[in-house]
Amino acid sequence: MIGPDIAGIAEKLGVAAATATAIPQLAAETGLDVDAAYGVQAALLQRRVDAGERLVGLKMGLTSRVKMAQVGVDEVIWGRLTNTMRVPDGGVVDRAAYIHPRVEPEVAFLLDRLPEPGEPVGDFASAVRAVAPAIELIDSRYADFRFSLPDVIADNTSAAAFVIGPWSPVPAGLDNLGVLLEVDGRVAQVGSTAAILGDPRRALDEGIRLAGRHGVRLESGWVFLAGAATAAVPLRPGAHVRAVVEKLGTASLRAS
Ligand code: OOG
Ligand code: MG
Repeated sequence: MIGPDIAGIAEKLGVAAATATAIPQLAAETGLDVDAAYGVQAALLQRRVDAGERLVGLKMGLTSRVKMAQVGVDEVIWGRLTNTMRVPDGGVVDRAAYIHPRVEPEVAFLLDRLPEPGEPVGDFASAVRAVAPAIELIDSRYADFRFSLPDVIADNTSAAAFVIGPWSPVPAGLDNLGVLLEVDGRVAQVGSTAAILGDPRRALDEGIRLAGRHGVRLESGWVFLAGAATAAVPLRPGAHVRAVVEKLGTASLRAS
Protein backbone atom coordinates (compact mmCIF):
# COMPACT_ATOMS: atom_id res chain seq x y z
CA MET A 1 0.00 0.00 0.00
CA ILE A 2 1.18 3.52 -0.69
CA GLY A 3 1.18 5.74 2.41
CA PRO A 4 -0.56 9.09 2.73
CA ASP A 5 0.64 11.90 0.47
CA ILE A 6 2.64 13.84 3.08
CA ALA A 7 3.68 16.66 0.74
CA GLY A 8 0.16 17.02 -0.66
CA ILE A 9 -1.37 17.24 2.81
CA ALA A 10 1.26 19.78 3.91
CA GLU A 11 0.45 21.82 0.82
CA LYS A 12 -3.27 21.88 1.70
CA LEU A 13 -2.59 22.92 5.28
CA GLY A 14 0.01 25.49 4.24
CA VAL A 15 -2.36 27.10 1.76
CA ALA A 16 -5.22 27.04 4.31
CA ALA A 17 -3.02 28.95 6.78
CA ALA A 18 -1.67 31.39 4.21
CA THR A 19 -5.12 32.23 2.84
CA ALA A 20 -7.03 32.01 6.16
CA THR A 21 -9.43 29.50 4.66
CA ALA A 22 -10.71 26.53 6.67
CA ILE A 23 -10.43 23.04 5.19
CA PRO A 24 -12.14 19.75 6.11
CA GLN A 25 -10.30 17.32 8.38
CA LEU A 26 -8.14 14.97 6.37
CA ALA A 27 -6.57 12.31 8.61
CA ALA A 28 -9.39 9.76 8.44
CA GLU A 29 -9.73 10.04 4.70
CA THR A 30 -6.01 9.84 3.96
CA GLY A 31 -5.11 7.21 6.58
CA LEU A 32 -2.81 9.65 8.40
CA ASP A 33 -1.53 8.26 11.73
CA VAL A 34 0.41 10.11 14.43
CA ASP A 35 3.86 9.36 12.96
CA ALA A 36 2.82 10.43 9.47
CA ALA A 37 1.15 13.53 10.97
CA TYR A 38 4.48 14.62 12.49
CA GLY A 39 5.92 14.05 9.01
CA VAL A 40 3.34 16.49 7.61
CA GLN A 41 4.31 18.95 10.34
CA ALA A 42 7.98 18.66 9.34
CA ALA A 43 7.02 19.22 5.70
CA LEU A 44 5.01 22.31 6.68
CA LEU A 45 8.05 23.67 8.51
CA GLN A 46 10.22 22.99 5.46
CA ARG A 47 7.80 25.01 3.31
CA ARG A 48 8.18 27.92 5.71
CA VAL A 49 11.99 27.57 5.80
CA ASP A 50 12.03 27.50 2.00
CA ALA A 51 10.07 30.76 2.14
CA GLY A 52 12.75 32.31 4.39
CA GLU A 53 11.41 31.63 7.90
CA ARG A 54 13.52 30.28 10.77
CA LEU A 55 12.67 27.67 13.39
CA VAL A 56 12.90 29.46 16.77
CA GLY A 57 11.36 27.01 19.18
CA LEU A 58 8.83 24.45 20.12
CA LYS A 59 5.39 24.53 21.69
CA MET A 60 3.58 21.95 23.72
CA GLY A 61 -0.15 21.38 23.36
CA LEU A 62 -2.80 19.73 25.48
CA THR A 63 -0.61 19.60 28.59
CA SER A 64 -3.62 20.54 30.73
CA ARG A 65 -6.94 18.74 31.29
CA VAL A 66 -8.99 21.84 30.45
CA LYS A 67 -7.35 22.09 27.06
CA MET A 68 -7.80 18.39 26.35
CA ALA A 69 -11.47 18.67 27.28
CA GLN A 70 -11.97 21.81 25.18
CA VAL A 71 -10.82 20.15 21.96
CA GLY A 72 -11.72 16.53 22.73
CA VAL A 73 -8.19 15.14 22.22
CA ASP A 74 -6.41 13.64 25.21
CA GLU A 75 -2.77 13.26 24.22
CA VAL A 76 0.09 15.69 24.78
CA ILE A 77 1.31 17.05 21.42
CA TRP A 78 4.03 19.43 20.22
CA GLY A 79 4.53 21.81 17.36
CA ARG A 80 7.08 24.14 15.80
CA LEU A 81 7.46 27.91 16.21
CA THR A 82 9.02 30.15 13.57
CA ASN A 83 10.30 33.71 13.74
CA THR A 84 7.37 35.14 11.77
CA MET A 85 4.89 33.77 14.33
CA ARG A 86 6.38 35.98 17.02
CA VAL A 87 4.51 39.18 17.78
CA PRO A 88 6.19 41.80 19.97
CA ASP A 89 4.81 42.17 23.48
CA GLY A 90 1.96 44.70 23.31
CA GLY A 91 1.86 44.34 19.53
CA VAL A 92 -1.07 44.17 17.14
CA VAL A 93 -2.19 41.04 15.29
CA ASP A 94 -4.19 41.24 12.10
CA ARG A 95 -7.37 39.37 13.02
CA ALA A 96 -8.25 38.97 9.34
CA ALA A 97 -5.08 36.96 8.72
CA TYR A 98 -6.59 34.06 10.70
CA ILE A 99 -9.60 31.78 10.32
CA HIS A 100 -11.07 31.61 13.84
CA PRO A 101 -8.23 32.66 16.16
CA ARG A 102 -8.26 31.90 19.87
CA VAL A 103 -5.89 33.11 22.57
CA GLU A 104 -4.61 31.29 25.61
CA PRO A 105 -2.22 32.08 28.47
CA GLU A 106 1.10 30.25 28.49
CA VAL A 107 4.42 30.08 30.30
CA ALA A 108 7.50 30.39 28.08
CA PHE A 109 11.01 29.08 28.73
CA LEU A 110 14.18 30.36 27.10
CA LEU A 111 16.25 27.23 26.61
CA ASP A 112 19.87 27.04 27.67
CA ARG A 113 21.90 23.85 28.17
CA LEU A 114 19.87 20.82 27.18
CA PRO A 115 20.82 17.28 28.18
CA GLU A 116 22.03 14.71 25.67
CA PRO A 117 19.20 12.79 23.96
CA GLY A 118 17.78 10.16 26.26
CA GLU A 119 18.99 11.87 29.43
CA PRO A 120 16.58 13.56 31.86
CA VAL A 121 16.65 17.35 32.19
CA GLY A 122 17.96 17.03 35.76
CA ASP A 123 18.71 20.58 36.79
CA PHE A 124 15.90 22.71 35.34
CA ALA A 125 17.74 25.94 36.20
CA SER A 126 20.65 25.01 33.94
CA ALA A 127 18.42 23.80 31.10
CA VAL A 128 16.36 27.01 31.15
CA ARG A 129 17.87 30.50 31.15
CA ALA A 130 14.71 32.48 31.82
CA VAL A 131 10.93 32.23 32.05
CA ALA A 132 8.18 34.58 30.89
CA PRO A 133 4.42 34.98 30.72
CA ALA A 134 3.17 34.43 27.17
CA ILE A 135 0.09 34.38 24.96
CA GLU A 136 -0.39 31.83 22.25
CA LEU A 137 -2.72 32.59 19.35
CA ILE A 138 -3.99 29.30 17.97
CA ASP A 139 -5.95 28.98 14.75
CA SER A 140 -6.96 25.52 13.64
CA ARG A 141 -6.97 25.28 9.89
CA TYR A 142 -9.91 22.86 10.13
CA ALA A 143 -13.54 23.92 9.86
CA ASP A 144 -15.28 24.62 13.18
CA PHE A 145 -11.98 24.20 15.08
CA ARG A 146 -12.65 20.44 15.18
CA PHE A 147 -10.00 17.77 14.63
CA SER A 148 -8.69 14.33 15.54
CA LEU A 149 -5.27 13.74 17.13
CA PRO A 150 -3.41 13.18 13.82
CA ASP A 151 -5.27 16.11 12.24
CA VAL A 152 -4.13 18.60 14.88
CA ILE A 153 -0.55 17.30 14.83
CA ALA A 154 -0.39 17.64 11.04
CA ASP A 155 -1.72 21.20 11.43
CA ASN A 156 1.34 22.10 13.56
CA THR A 157 -0.90 21.89 16.66
CA SER A 158 -2.89 24.96 15.55
CA ALA A 159 0.18 27.21 16.07
CA ALA A 160 -0.33 30.64 14.52
CA ALA A 161 1.32 33.38 16.60
CA PHE A 162 2.77 34.00 20.05
CA VAL A 163 3.74 36.86 22.33
CA ILE A 164 6.42 36.59 24.99
CA GLY A 165 6.33 38.98 27.97
CA PRO A 166 9.40 40.09 29.93
CA TRP A 167 11.91 37.35 30.76
CA SER A 168 12.74 36.71 34.43
CA PRO A 169 15.37 34.51 36.01
CA VAL A 170 14.03 31.04 36.78
CA PRO A 171 12.14 31.25 40.11
CA ALA A 172 12.45 28.59 42.82
CA GLY A 173 9.00 27.18 42.08
CA LEU A 174 6.79 27.30 39.01
CA ASP A 175 4.24 24.72 40.02
CA ASN A 176 1.48 26.77 41.58
CA LEU A 177 1.40 30.27 40.15
CA GLY A 178 -1.94 31.94 39.44
CA VAL A 179 -2.74 32.51 35.76
CA LEU A 180 -5.29 35.00 34.35
CA LEU A 181 -6.42 35.69 30.83
CA GLU A 182 -8.00 39.13 30.51
CA VAL A 183 -9.90 40.45 27.52
CA ASP A 184 -10.67 44.17 27.43
CA GLY A 185 -9.90 44.45 31.13
CA ARG A 186 -12.25 41.66 32.14
CA VAL A 187 -11.14 38.28 33.44
CA ALA A 188 -11.93 35.66 30.79
CA GLN A 189 -10.11 32.64 32.27
CA VAL A 190 -8.52 31.84 35.62
CA GLY A 191 -6.12 29.01 36.30
CA SER A 192 -2.87 27.88 37.83
CA THR A 193 0.42 26.69 36.37
CA ALA A 194 -0.30 23.48 38.32
CA ALA A 195 -2.78 22.66 35.53
CA ILE A 196 0.21 22.13 33.19
CA LEU A 197 1.14 18.50 33.88
CA GLY A 198 1.12 19.29 37.60
CA ASP A 199 4.18 21.51 37.07
CA PRO A 200 5.12 23.30 33.80
CA ARG A 201 8.71 22.13 34.23
CA ARG A 202 7.43 18.66 33.31
CA ALA A 203 6.37 20.00 29.94
CA LEU A 204 10.05 20.38 29.07
CA ASP A 205 10.77 16.72 29.83
CA GLU A 206 7.78 15.76 27.70
CA GLY A 207 8.88 18.05 24.89
CA ILE A 208 12.39 16.61 24.85
CA ARG A 209 11.01 13.07 24.91
CA LEU A 210 8.22 13.47 22.36
CA ALA A 211 10.17 15.62 19.88
CA GLY A 212 13.15 13.26 20.27
CA ARG A 213 10.99 10.42 18.96
CA HIS A 214 10.78 12.32 15.70
CA GLY A 215 14.44 13.23 15.55
CA VAL A 216 14.03 16.80 16.79
CA ARG A 217 16.51 17.96 19.39
CA LEU A 218 15.77 21.13 21.38
CA GLU A 219 18.40 23.83 21.08
CA SER A 220 19.93 26.50 23.26
CA GLY A 221 18.31 29.86 22.51
CA TRP A 222 14.96 28.35 21.53
CA VAL A 223 11.67 29.51 22.96
CA PHE A 224 9.56 26.78 24.52
CA LEU A 225 5.84 27.17 25.27
CA ALA A 226 4.71 24.78 28.02
CA GLY A 227 1.04 24.67 26.96
CA ALA A 228 -2.00 26.63 28.08
CA ALA A 229 -3.10 26.48 31.70
CA THR A 230 -6.70 27.45 30.85
CA ALA A 231 -9.11 26.97 27.97
CA ALA A 232 -8.59 29.24 24.95
CA VAL A 233 -11.00 32.09 24.14
CA PRO A 234 -11.99 33.46 20.71
CA LEU A 235 -10.08 36.56 19.64
CA ARG A 236 -12.59 39.24 18.62
CA PRO A 237 -11.73 42.17 16.36
CA GLY A 238 -10.35 45.06 18.41
CA ALA A 239 -9.84 42.96 21.54
CA HIS A 240 -7.05 43.79 23.98
CA VAL A 241 -5.71 40.60 25.55
CA ARG A 242 -3.47 40.20 28.58
CA ALA A 243 -2.04 37.04 30.10
CA VAL A 244 -0.93 37.51 33.69
CA VAL A 245 1.20 34.91 35.47
CA GLU A 246 1.81 35.42 39.17
CA LYS A 247 5.41 36.49 39.91
CA LEU A 248 6.27 36.58 36.17
CA GLY A 249 4.14 39.51 34.99
CA THR A 250 2.13 40.19 31.88
CA ALA A 251 2.17 39.62 28.12
CA SER A 252 -0.33 41.44 25.90
CA LEU A 253 -1.58 41.87 22.36
CA ARG A 254 -4.28 43.74 20.51
CA ALA A 255 -6.34 42.49 17.58
CA SER A 256 -6.97 44.82 14.67
C1 OOG B 1 -4.34 22.53 19.87
C2 OOG B 1 -3.14 23.23 20.46
C3 OOG B 1 -3.15 23.17 21.97
C4 OOG B 1 -2.19 24.16 24.11
O1 OOG B 1 -1.55 25.07 24.66
O2 OOG B 1 -2.78 23.30 24.74
C5 OOG B 1 -2.24 24.15 22.63
C6 OOG B 1 -5.61 23.37 19.93
O3 OOG B 1 -6.11 23.61 21.02
O4 OOG B 1 -6.08 23.77 18.87
O5 OOG B 1 -1.58 24.96 22.03
MG1 MG C 1 -0.92 26.60 23.35
